[in-house]
Amino acid sequence: GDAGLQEHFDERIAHDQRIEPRDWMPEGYRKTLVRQIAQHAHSEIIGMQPEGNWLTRAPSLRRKAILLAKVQDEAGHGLYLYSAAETLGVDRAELTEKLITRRQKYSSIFNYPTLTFADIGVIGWLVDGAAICNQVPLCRSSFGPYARAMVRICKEESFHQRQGYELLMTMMRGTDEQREMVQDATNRWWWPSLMMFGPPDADSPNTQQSMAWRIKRHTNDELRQKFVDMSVPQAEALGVALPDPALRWNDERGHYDFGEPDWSELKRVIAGHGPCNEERLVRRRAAHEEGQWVRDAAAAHAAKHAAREEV
Ligand code: FAQ
Repeated sequence: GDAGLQEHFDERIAHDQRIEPRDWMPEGYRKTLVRQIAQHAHSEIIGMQPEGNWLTRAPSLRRKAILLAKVQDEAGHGLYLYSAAETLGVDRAELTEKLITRRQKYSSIFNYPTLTFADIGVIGWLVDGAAICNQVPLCRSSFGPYARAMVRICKEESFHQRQGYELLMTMMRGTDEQREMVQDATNRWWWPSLMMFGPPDADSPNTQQSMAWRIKRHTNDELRQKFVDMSVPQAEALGVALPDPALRWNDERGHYDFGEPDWSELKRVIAGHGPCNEERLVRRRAAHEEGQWVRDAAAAHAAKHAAREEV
């Protein structure tokens, strides 16, 4: 019965064994995974927009080719993640429908505008840096398909981060105006990057259960601290200041102390009232509608093939 199945499931989790799609799992575990993986997939797809905004205005052919490759990687990440979600019995079309009707979320970070080409570098450095911090532990997530998707995604994210950092290094070797652009972009993206890790642990309704199920391996605050510790020396090497007067090394803790992000801003952005929420969803909805003929053609082709095989 269910009690025996639950016991078997708990034992697998306790022994750090992977749960696979055909294994029995508690309904709450399945729901949490669908929620997190779908949000993650939506983030990758919506995340193509802020950077895609600069594809036609990249300053050189080389920068354009790099940016195009990065944005295409993000589409790929979205697709692996939708596939991982589908192993849990949901359908990609249904998840997309929920995204464009605001019934599912995507990361707050993609609701901020990209104002200059320095933003492209800073997104690679800080946003992909935060994504790596958050996602490397997810390679050990208890659900097999999610963990395996994360391995490849993390490798590609590492390349993305390096390209952003290299772009910023180049700008920092340039003119005063370029250095100012990098500093301005850093000022605008630093706090939203810290918010990517989610609300503080005391205010995070899902963390405790997700940790017990080993879907999450660290709490939001643990990962945020790790990101700050990692970013400070990178900012120093680059020669930019991080916009936080409270940032200083704490010898006792062996970590950097840092200021409190504006949690009311995170709540506002998650609730749909960030600077670009409306624009992102309108664009996503339009792309979905404009792609209808492709889906129809693919379905007609598949139906024709299936009919031919029956004969
Ligand atoms: N934005 O109880 P918790 C990328 C929601 S990286 C929006 O702490 P949980 C790469 C949360 O869903 C970005 N919503 O939740 C890239 C929950 O709402 P719900 C994507 C947020 O799940 C780079 C509620 O608040 N990465 O795409 C945010 O335990 C460059 C309470 O929060 C991932 O999705 C937020 N920042 O922890 C692409 C990583 N924070 O669902 C393109 C996987 C929280 O109950 C360009 N996800 N919420 O209605 C995770 O690790 C977790 O889901 C967290 C949140 C840590 C995000």
